[in-house]
Amino acid sequence: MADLEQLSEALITGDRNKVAELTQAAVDEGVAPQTILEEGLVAGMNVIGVRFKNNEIYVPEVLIAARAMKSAMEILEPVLADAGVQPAGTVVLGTVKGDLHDIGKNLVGMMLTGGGLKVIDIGIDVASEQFVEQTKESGAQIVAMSALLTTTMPQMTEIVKALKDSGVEAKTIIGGAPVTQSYADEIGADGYAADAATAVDVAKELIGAA
Ligand code: B1M
Repeated sequence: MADLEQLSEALITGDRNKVAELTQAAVDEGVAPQTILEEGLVAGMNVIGVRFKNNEIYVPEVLIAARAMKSAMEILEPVLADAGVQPAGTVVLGTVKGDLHDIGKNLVGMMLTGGGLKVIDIGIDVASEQFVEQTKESGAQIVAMSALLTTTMPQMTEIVKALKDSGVEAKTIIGGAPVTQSYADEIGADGYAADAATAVDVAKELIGAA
């Protein structure tokens, strides 16, 4: 019998091979892909998120767990698509124009994926026009922006404004070391998250999937 608890454990410890093996075994046994995702993988990533928030684990452990999650998703994604399972929502994610830092942004993307959201990562140094275009094209419900420099934070204002001006109805979330809740309030962003795990909670709350 597929052991989803064991799958969660393997994910938490970042055992990529075991995660792939247990995911494949569960698929072969006919366990519903959404059950594998939620009770095995997302459950494991939730534990990672809580431990990361509590400073019980650090960036390397999160990256290792996320890599294990990726190996499972490669198996599960086609099965989910065949079963017609939709993600809880779609997020367009990028680091703002002028800013090349992507480690935090990548962590946010991995945690969002781990939380059952579809992530369209549009990279680093992304101008407001690209955020608008990708959001329109994908129909994403969330636009997530990362900035690590005080000099690039104002780009977030531009993007929030450009999205509003274009009539796109997506909610915006901002984050990154120099970004604060009061800055989010000031520029009219819908949400702020101090870390990658919180970004998942905020995204889900904003689209009513919490
Ligand atoms: Co740069 N850098 N850097 N850097 N760099 C900082 C940010 C800096 C604080 C270092 C310092 O001076 N003490 C400083 C910024 C000062 C400021 O503006 N206040 C700085 C500077 C000045 C620069 C350059 C200008 C240096 C130069 O060339 N003179 C230059 C700028 C280049 C550019 O972007 N145009 C530069 C370049 C670089 C490297 C390329 C060498 C490299 C980036 C490599 C890469 O990302 N691929 C780099 C690095 C590594 C850093 C530090 C050391 C580490 C950043 C990091 O990855 N942290 C950083 C100093 C530091 O933070 N200690 C520094 C780990 C990561 C997990 O954390 O990204 O904060 P972080 O993400 C967190 C949260 O912030 C949050 O979640 C993550 C984890 O939970 N989060 C979000 C992030 N995005 C989010 C989005 C959300 C929600 C949460 O919602 C959408």
